[in-house]
Amino acid sequence: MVVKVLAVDLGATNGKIYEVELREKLTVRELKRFRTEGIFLPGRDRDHFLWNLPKFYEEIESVLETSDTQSVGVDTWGVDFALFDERGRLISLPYHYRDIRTEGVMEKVFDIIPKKYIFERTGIQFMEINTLYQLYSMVLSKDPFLKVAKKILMIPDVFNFWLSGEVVSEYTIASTSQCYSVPEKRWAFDLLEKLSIPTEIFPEVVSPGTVLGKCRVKREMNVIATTCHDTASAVVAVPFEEEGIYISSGTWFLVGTELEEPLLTEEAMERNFTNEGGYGKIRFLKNATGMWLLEECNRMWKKNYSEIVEMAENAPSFQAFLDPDREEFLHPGNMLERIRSYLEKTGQRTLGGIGEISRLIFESLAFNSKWIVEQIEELTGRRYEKIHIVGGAVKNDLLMSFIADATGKIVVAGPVDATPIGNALVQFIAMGEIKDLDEAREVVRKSFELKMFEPKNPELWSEKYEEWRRYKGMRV
Ligand code: LFR
Repeated sequence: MVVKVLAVDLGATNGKIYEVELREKLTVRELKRFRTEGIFLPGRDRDHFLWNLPKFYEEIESVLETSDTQSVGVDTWGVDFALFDERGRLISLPYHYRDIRTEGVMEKVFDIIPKKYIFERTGIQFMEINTLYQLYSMVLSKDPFLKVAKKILMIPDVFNFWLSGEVVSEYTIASTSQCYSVPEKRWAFDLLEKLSIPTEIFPEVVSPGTVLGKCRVKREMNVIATTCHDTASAVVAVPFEEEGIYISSGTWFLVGTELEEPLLTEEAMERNFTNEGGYGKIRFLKNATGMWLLEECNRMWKKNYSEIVEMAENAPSFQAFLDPDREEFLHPGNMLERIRSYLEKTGQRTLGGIGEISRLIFESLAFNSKWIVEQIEELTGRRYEKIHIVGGAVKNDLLMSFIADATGKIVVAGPVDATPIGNALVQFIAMGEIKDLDEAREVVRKSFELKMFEPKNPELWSEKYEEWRRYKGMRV
């Protein structure tokens, strides 16, 4: 029998729905793509940046109606959530993690709970976008929505609820919240209590691969809680043959490795690494800005991705250096202007053209990747030969070769659709069609062509890296 599943993958820019079929090999067919980007809705004093969740549900529903797969699994970005009342009604459109409501909130939490304690309890990195700070911002502003809330569901849990009726949270997505203790495998209620965040709204947590029940839209289909965090799904599909580094590339670059146990040292905390829950493993990684900067610039340029890459290829190299993780780049806005002002503040030359700016972005992403890879090696005490890159950036040969050059390591690029592939693989394991993670990765190696990039000019890049380091974390 041929087994087919639907993998719904919602990202911060696009939502994509794929049919994934397993025979000897996997075949992936994209059925639908739609824009997801947040929307600004006017409020009394300011615009609020929100997710149009019902619209995404409508898109998913329309595909389910005409599909004949055995099951469906949903993965999305992390940290965001929706609140429900006692009748199971969505209380409001959920906030986008890039909304400004969490600015400065992390420090307020540290006034109450020491940073070290939060890290040891949760294993999670400090980012102001985390669920924990979003919830605390609601406590601080006495948000009435929090008062009427009876349940909190992370974004993929919302779709699992709408599709199956089950009110649960899946482990990998719960781990991104920083409300969950990865080392103890349960919600960190003591942290939440100290911050006056209601604990009774947190649902039961289930493991990835849990069959939730029949799909309400299509009774023949099962709803499976897959690895519901997109990055966790992507990591499942990394075709590792041995321990290695991965970069899951998209709006973010998630640069990490897999560990058996969380690494909770003070050094890991100081360097802001995270221990997110993975499929049977810990995803030890760092969030770095990925294609976000380019995506924001391209809202003005309105060019094709391939055109941009070509222009970058023809632009001169190392004209300036940029730290993609600066706070001023986090929220949506006029990114071209912000980059211009950053270059000015840091005493660098102004770059104007599309090619120049995108080359600056690509080079900086490569330097930043090296910076993180070096730290992973220091923190784990291991050396890695290869870097596996999966996700959208795999289509960008120029960037792949930059990363090989910057890191001096072999880059193995592919598969591009790692997230839906991983999402589907976990469903196949849940159905007993694939034995385990190792076999799943073997299927990936058999099914998709991987591209190798060897470092061509590591000496020059390592010289330039020293220059880039001066700008990393620069206070201006
Ligand atoms: C990637 C991702 C990251 C998460 C960020 C915000 O799409 O899921 O892993 O930290 O989005 O949720």
